[in-house]
Amino acid sequence: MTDFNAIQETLVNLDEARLLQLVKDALDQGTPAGGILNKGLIAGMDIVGEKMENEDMFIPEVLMAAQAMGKGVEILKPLLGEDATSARGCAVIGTVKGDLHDIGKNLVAMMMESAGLAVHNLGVDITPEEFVKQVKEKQANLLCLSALLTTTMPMMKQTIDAVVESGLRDQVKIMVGGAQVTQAFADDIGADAFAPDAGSAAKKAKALGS
Ligand code: B1M
Repeated sequence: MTDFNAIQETLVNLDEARLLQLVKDALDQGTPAGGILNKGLIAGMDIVGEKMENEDMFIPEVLMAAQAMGKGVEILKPLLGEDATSARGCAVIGTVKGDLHDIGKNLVAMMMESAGLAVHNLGVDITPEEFVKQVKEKQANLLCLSALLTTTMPMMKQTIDAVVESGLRDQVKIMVGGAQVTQAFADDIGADAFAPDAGSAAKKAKALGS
């Protein structure tokens, strides 16, 4: 049986080599990739978050944990998604201006790709103007905004306002998400959808984007 605690602890202890080995071992034992992601890597990153909050871990260490987690996700990636069929819509995704968190956003992008959407991942710290430009250029029918900080969540509203001002709002559905984002917040700022995690984001994207 897979010891998810060991995966969490190894991530928190920043032992990347051992972490990647434990992820591979878990797969070899037949543990589903989704379980390794949620009960191992994401649960471990939550502990990192708590330690960061309590000042038991600092930014360079958190970055190392984030990098190790990213490598773990790369191993799981081919096994996480649903089968891609035909393109089921075109999505532009990015983390809003002022926010540099990208692990969750990348997971969402990956799951959406696996669900058959064409995904343009713009990266982090994206201005409202750039989102509008990319939606126009890519003729996207879905705009996905991620924010992890309470201080950058208002930038989601500013981005939606910019889409409205550009005249593109009728052509594009907007989904928002990120650790502090809630359905109530999404409703408040005029988003079409909110998803709490990458799996449900991909399902909602499929429904909205096709
Ligand atoms: Co940051 N950070 N961080 N950080 N960091 C948090 C978010 C924090 C909760 C930690 C804490 O204090 N407990 C806290 C925010 C508090 C708040 O605003 N209420 C925080 C802070 C304060 C900060 C800084 C301000 C710290 C400082 O400098 N003093 C700073 C800000 C930098 C900036 O962005 N301008 C900062 C910096 C960093 C690092 C650069 C060191 C690093 C990011 C590295 C990277 O992303 N490449 C980092 C990290 C790693 C974290 C924690 C520990 C982990 C985030 C993560 O990757 N989680 C985080 C604590 C935590 O969340 N537990 C924290 C794993 C990931 C899979 O989950 O991103 O939630 P998540 O994504 C989920 C869902 O939210 C959802 O699906 C994903 C997968 O299921 N989702 C969507 C995400 N986007 C979605 C979009 C959707 C739908 C669903 O639709 C479009």
